[in-house]
Amino acid sequence: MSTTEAETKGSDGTETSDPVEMKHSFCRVCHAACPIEVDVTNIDGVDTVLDIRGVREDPLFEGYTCIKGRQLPDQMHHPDRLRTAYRRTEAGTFEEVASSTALDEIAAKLQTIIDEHGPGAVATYTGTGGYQNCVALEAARAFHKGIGSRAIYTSVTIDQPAKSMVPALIGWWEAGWDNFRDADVSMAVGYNPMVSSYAAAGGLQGTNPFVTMRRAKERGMKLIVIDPRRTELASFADIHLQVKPGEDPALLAGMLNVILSEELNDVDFCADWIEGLGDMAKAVERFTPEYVAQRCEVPADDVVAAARMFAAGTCGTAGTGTGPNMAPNSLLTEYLTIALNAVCGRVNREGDHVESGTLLYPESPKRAQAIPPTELRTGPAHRFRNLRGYRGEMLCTVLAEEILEPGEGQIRALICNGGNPAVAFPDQELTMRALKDLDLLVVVDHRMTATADEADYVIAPTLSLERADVPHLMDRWLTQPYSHYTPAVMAPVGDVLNEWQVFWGLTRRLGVSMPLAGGDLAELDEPTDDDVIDFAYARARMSMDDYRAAPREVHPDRAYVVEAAEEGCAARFDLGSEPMMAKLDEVFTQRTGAELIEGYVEGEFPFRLVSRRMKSVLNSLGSELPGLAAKGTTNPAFMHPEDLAELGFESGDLIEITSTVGVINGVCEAAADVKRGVISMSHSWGDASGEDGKVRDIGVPTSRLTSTTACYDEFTGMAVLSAIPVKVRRSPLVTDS
Ligand SMILES: Nc1nc2c(c(=O)[nH]1)N[C@H]1C(S)=C(S)[C@@H](COP(=O)(O)OP(=O)(O)OC[C@H]3O[C@@H](n4cnc5c(=O)[nH]c(N)nc54)[C@H](O)[C@@H]3O)O[C@H]1N2
Ligand SMILES: Nc1nc2c(c(=O)[nH]1)N[C@H]1C(S)=C(S)[C@@H](COP(=O)(O)OP(=O)(O)OC[C@H]3O[C@@H](n4cnc5c(=O)[nH]c(N)nc54)[C@H](O)[C@@H]3O)O[C@H]1N2
Ligand code: SF4
Ligand SMILES: [Mo]
Repeated sequence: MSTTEAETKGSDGTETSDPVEMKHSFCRVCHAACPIEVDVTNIDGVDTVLDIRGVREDPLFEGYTCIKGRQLPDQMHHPDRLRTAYRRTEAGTFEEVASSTALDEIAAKLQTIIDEHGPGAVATYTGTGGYQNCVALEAARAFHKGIGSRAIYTSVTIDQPAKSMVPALIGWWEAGWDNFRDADVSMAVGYNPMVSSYAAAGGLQGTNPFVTMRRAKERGMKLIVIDPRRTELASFADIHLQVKPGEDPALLAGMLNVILSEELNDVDFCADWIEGLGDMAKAVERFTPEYVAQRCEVPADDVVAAARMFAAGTCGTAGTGTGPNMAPNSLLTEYLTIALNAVCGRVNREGDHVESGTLLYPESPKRAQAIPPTELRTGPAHRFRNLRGYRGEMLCTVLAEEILEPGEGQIRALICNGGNPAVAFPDQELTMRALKDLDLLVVVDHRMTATADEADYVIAPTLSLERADVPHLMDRWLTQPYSHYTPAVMAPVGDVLNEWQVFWGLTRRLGVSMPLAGGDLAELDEPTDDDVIDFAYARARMSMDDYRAAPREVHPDRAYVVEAAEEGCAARFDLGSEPMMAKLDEVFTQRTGAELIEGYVEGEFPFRLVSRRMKSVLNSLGSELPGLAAKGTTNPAFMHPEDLAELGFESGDLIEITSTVGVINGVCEAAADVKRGVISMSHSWGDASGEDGKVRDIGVPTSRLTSTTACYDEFTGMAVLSAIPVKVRRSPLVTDS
């Protein structure tokens, strides 16, 4: 921490007599946790952030920040930021209420619901905002244990749930996949870390992504990108396969076919660690380069070249992102991607150093051996579509039905913790009916969102710079074991609560426990953020004391060194999983993945609408900040200029987009990087009115084009949120602006 007496002027020109202190922290607008220097001063007794900057000397991030992070001063001090709790009145308006009173009343209502319907009627949903606080989800889970409810929902089950499910089908590698830092080849299937900072296992992660990619290319790494858009990542690609959305399974099966038929796989590794290779080879035989070319709209030669390029590498993985995980057949896509890595032996071997240190997670064995597939369908049952929860979570795609359907198991209360289901969940109309049907909806958010509008209580949270934290998501993805604890760097103003305080406050009032790894938080009378971090991360492989003492430090000595396999280890990857082989058969008989969608009629829906991230927003967050709104106030429907010309549209025209289940109006924009026949549009914009009169000012939620039941994965329950078959015409709508 340093104090610059001379610096008495903030970036906005504010005169202040107090010194400006530079404090270290990290950004928590998204999961990437970029280290920042924060200039804070005190104006009239209020801690005020004047400016933030990246930390140049940081060993991993090297000064990187993005436009969203640089708006932190505005976010912290935004005039519309909620600073107290609100309660819905009989008249339907909101009135201010002390957070302690709100918690008293919420606890009383929860008790009534539990008495009447049982604890399973109380659900929580932790969204992207909750994930930015290292203790928010832990606190929610502990609350569930305390009251005895399994109704835990998080955005994971509408993000890339296939990733959680696929090890059960194909198995896993205990020592993890190849490191990106050593990769001589990398294949990205539908992700774009230059914009999203997202990391697929073994792929480029969003830490300083442009520089990291440039260096990887300099050391000779080959990059294959499979994406219907020529993304910022694809601009670095040696081969870019501009796949038809939703056809990734055919493409990946075709690549496996080339690799296995030309015997380019790692034969020794396959002999030692893979079962079912013959089944897989047989199942993919039909996916010839010509078949794939025709179906996926990519050149046959490129398919062969990409397969050979991937197999020719010695180190480096294939990984998927949200695009293909939201398209039809998402679990199969994930299965085939892992299969590609497995047949090429892209795993950490004995003696290798694992790049991520997972310092915040418990010590776990890292032997050079497979973990076998496990039984499917072991989680608690949903009441619908034979779906089940998994890995300790229930499915967001079933939550609305669980709220609306009377009977045992019906959900009556929902605590929404940094999420915005009203615009993010599939089938907006169904979601809204469910939110309105609840006996109790509590929303913890610093903004009045479309979801908060429906709440009985809104609780105002502390924001990032006001709380102590550790980067619990990046900890798994960084290319070095790296620690970065931050204390709160400013005091909050108003009656605001850290997410853990909401759950702690409720468990204390309900007289139940709140068990975290380090003990029962409900037994502490006045816990601090740091107490809660200590409790939540009590089993971390680096003690929290050591972790706190080493901000922004790399710990090469803490790297896991892969050990030899257990003698006689019989575990194998399963490349012949029955349900996946059956899915491959099914895919082969389809003309397009869209056939899986109820109501799809060949020829009627010539376009595919795909999801994308935009640099200036994080899902529904961002456009309320002037610096980000300046980048655009709508989520444009990006289309290839020739498609626009053929349809007689010009950039800025309003178009009507119709899927099998819904209609939205969007503002079209020419973008030569989008494949022909594709509309690329980001999600979670607009409101829940179901009307688009304000589309130019607030955007439109693409969730109105989606359904939880028209096409869903039978294991993960995932709905189709990308590669949505649609048709377009000029919009008949007259907008407000
Ligand atoms: N069609 C389509 N649908 C999609 C997707 C898609 O690509 N296409 N993507 C899906 C994915 S991957 C996701 S993750 C979901 C997103 O679903 P959600 O996570 O439910 O949506 P967000 O808009 O990110 O909501 C986060 C909320 O947290 C609040 N917030 C921010 N910081 C804090 C904080 O510190 N504390 C608290 N309490 N709140 C905070 C924000 O104001 C915001 O309202 O949407 C999914 N839906
Ligand atoms: N700036 C910014 N960063 C974000 C977010 C944000 O909203 N804004 N959201 C955060 C969240 S919640 C998440 S989960 C991550 C997601 O991180 P990513 O998965 O990297 O998300 P996207 O950038 O949308 O990349 C998805 C890509 O998939 C492509 N795609 C779409 N459909 C298909 C398909 O059928 N097949 C193939 N092969 N590709 C397809 C799209 O063109 C797009 O380029 O990003 C996080 N980071
Ligand atoms: S990528 Fe941007 S929003 Fe995400 S942590 Fe870094 S600066 Fe913040
Ligand atoms: Mo996400």
